[in-house]
Amino acid sequence: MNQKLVQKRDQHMDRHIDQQKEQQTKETIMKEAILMTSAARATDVPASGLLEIALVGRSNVGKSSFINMLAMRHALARTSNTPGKTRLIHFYRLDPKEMDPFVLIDLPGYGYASVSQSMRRDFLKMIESTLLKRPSVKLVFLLVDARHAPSQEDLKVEAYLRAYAIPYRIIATKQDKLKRQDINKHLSIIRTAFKLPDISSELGPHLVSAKTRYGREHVFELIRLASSTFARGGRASSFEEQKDADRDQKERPKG
Ligand SMILES: Nc1nc2c(ncn2[C@@H]2O[C@H](COP(=O)(O)OP(=O)(O)OP(=O)(O)O)[C@@H](O)[C@H]2O)c(=O)[nH]1
Ligand SMILES: [Mg+2]
Repeated sequence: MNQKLVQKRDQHMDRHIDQQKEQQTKETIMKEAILMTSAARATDVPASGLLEIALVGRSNVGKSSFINMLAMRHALARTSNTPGKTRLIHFYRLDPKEMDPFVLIDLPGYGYASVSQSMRRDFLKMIESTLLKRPSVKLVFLLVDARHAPSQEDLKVEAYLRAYAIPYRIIATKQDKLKRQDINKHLSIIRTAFKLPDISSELGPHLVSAKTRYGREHVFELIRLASSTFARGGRASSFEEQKDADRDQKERPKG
């Protein structure tokens, strides 16, 4: 690799490491984290009145672990090595210090190989109807495994979110399983698959690890942004809005 490229890559990695160091020094403290309720259908549960964020992604991608990581609890959300376990929709209320409380909705994972075709369709339908019939969901975190290219189902869900202008952010999980020198390559595969506009876009991909808590503070930053918009009666920016914002940012004259 030529000298300039090496330098650029190292600078990028230094930023990642700085982010990690910073996170170790000032972690968001969780005052309270509870399982509010579980339900077969999201419409069975009344709107919480709080900012609601839905988590979607393949089975085993790490949705439940992600909740535990944010909550700083080991077993608030049930994790498992048997994919496809989470069948109900779980609602968690997180109440961090110096931040408005919010609700995380853990939706059943899709794409597990041994699940029948019709069940796979049911899962996707459940996710779609949840997002459409529950307007109190103001933001979606679409989780993908940082090591792999997004699946057909991931792309389907994302196309759906775009089509209905539902604001979403892509979260790339299991960062700890990537080699340092491979991180940029993997992020770029994900960005290209989803046709995300820019490396620095708020849409993501945002890298996290439930194991090391890498990226935890960054996720809280995303939630804070959504929370302040929510407090003003709005919701986070959708794909098109964020694309425009990214473009404006780029075109704005420097200095
Ligand atoms: N090394 C590592 N393992 C992780 C991470 N996140 C999740 N895992 C592991 O991946 C497996 C699946 O994690 P879950 O959190 O249960 O995944 P899920 O998306 O909730 O799965 P379903 O409930 O089946 O949809 C578990 O064995 C976790 O320990 C991570 O950041 N790093
Ligand atoms: Mg789960």
